[in-house]
Amino acid sequence: MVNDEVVLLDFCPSMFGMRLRIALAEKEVKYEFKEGDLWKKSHLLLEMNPIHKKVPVLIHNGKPICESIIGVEYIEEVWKDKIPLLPSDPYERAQARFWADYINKKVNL
Ligand SMILES: N[C@@H](CCC(=O)N[C@@H](CS)C(=O)NCC(=O)O)C(=O)O
Repeated sequence: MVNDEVVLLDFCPSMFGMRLRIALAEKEVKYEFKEGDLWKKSHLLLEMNPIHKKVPVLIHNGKPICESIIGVEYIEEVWKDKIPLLPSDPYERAQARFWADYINKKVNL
């Protein structure tokens, strides 16, 4: 979508943020990167993610989408005319989801 304003509130080494950066790159979505400070949380972060107060937060036309997997699913749905993020084969999709879920459960930052 041409006039979309997309902002990624992120912390550079974040593997969760990397999910969104890869998804946005695959979909060729231009976005503004705003670096968050994990130790001194910005007003913007607290406003955009008041529940978890964590990055990454995808901000699309002023509206926040929190949690990296939810953000990836959102990107897939909004930019569905671009290359799909998941394989077309249901079994391969299940495998991709398994590893995403594995990281969610094993990594606790
Ligand atoms: N489940 C979250 C995890 C996000 C997360 O753990 N973010 C870390 C940076 S990689 C964070 O903001 N930590 C700050 C804190 O825990 O206060 C997601 O998938 O987006």
